[in-house]
Amino acid sequence: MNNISINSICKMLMKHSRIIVFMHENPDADTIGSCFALVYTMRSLGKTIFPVCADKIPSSLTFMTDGERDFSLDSLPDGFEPDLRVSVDIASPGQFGKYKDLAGRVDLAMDHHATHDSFASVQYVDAASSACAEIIYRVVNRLLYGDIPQKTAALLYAAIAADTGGFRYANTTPYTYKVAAKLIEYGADHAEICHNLFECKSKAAIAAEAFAMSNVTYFCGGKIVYTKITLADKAEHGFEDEDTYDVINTIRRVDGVKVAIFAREREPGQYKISTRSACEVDVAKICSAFGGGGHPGAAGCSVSEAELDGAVKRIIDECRFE
Ligand SMILES: [Mn+2]
Repeated sequence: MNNISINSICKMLMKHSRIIVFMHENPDADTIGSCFALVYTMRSLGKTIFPVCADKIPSSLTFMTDGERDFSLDSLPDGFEPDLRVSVDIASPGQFGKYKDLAGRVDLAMDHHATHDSFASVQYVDAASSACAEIIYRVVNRLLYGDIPQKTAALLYAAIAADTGGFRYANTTPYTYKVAAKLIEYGADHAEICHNLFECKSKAAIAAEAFAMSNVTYFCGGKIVYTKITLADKAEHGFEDEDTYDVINTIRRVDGVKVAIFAREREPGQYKISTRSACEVDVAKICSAFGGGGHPGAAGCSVSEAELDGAVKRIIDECRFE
C-alpha cells in the first residue's frame, strides 16, 4: 500500500473533529512523544482529541505526560465516539495490545517500521525516519505553519532522542539532526530531556539490570547474550515490569556481543522477547517468524512459556554465527 502525502494527512486531520490516537503497548518515548505532540497540536486547532494506550505509561516517562499514566479507552469521556482513529509508531495489530481488535478500524497509521503491516485505511510509513516523531514533526510543522510550541517541541525531541539512543544508533541521519536542531530552536531543553531519558534511573531498575547481568548466558563464543526474568524473580526482588525495560540495552553492551536476547515474563506463562543486533543479523526478520517485528537492529515478539526455550534456540540458530 502506498503512502499518502503529508499534505493529505493534514487535510484528513483537519476534516475531523473527534479524534483518538493510539500508542503501542508497552509505550516508549517515541510513541508517547508522537501521540502527545499530535494531541496538543490538534487541540490548539480546536479539535477534540484523546491519546489511547493499552498499557500504563511507565513512571520513568511520565515527564512526557504531565504525570498521567492511564490512557485506556476507559479514560475517555462517557459516550465519546471518534470520527477519526489514528495510530503512531505501531507496526502491527498485535502492538495495540488488548485493543488489537480495533486495528482494522484505524483510519490513518503513521509509522517508521520497515515491517509495518498495512492494517489502516491509509498510511504513511517511512523506514528511513529514525523515529515516528520525525514524521509527526513534518505533520505538526505544516499544521502550525512552522510555529511549534515549546512543549510540543520537547515531546518530539524526547521521542527522537530515545529512538536514536541519544543520536548514537545507526538510524541517526543528517535529517534527524536537522529536525533536532529545529526542535531546540523551538525551545526543547535537550539537556533536561536527555537527563530524564538516559541519566536517571530508579533503584529498582538498576537492581533489575544487575540481577539480569549476573544471570546471562553467552552463546557462539560471546557473540550472543541471553537472559530472562520471570514473574517469580520480579516478586522475589520487588521489580516492576517497567524496571526491566532497559535490561536489553545493558546486556547488549558487553564487549564482543553482536546479538542480545532478553525474555521477560509479562503475565503467567507469557514471555515478551526483546532482541538487539549490532551486526548484519536482521532481528526484525527473525522475530517476525514468531508474529513479532520491529527494526533490523531492535525487534521483539511474544511467546508462551512452552515455546520460550525453542524460540530462543531458533533465534540463536538464525543468527548463523560459527
Ligand atoms: Mn519508534
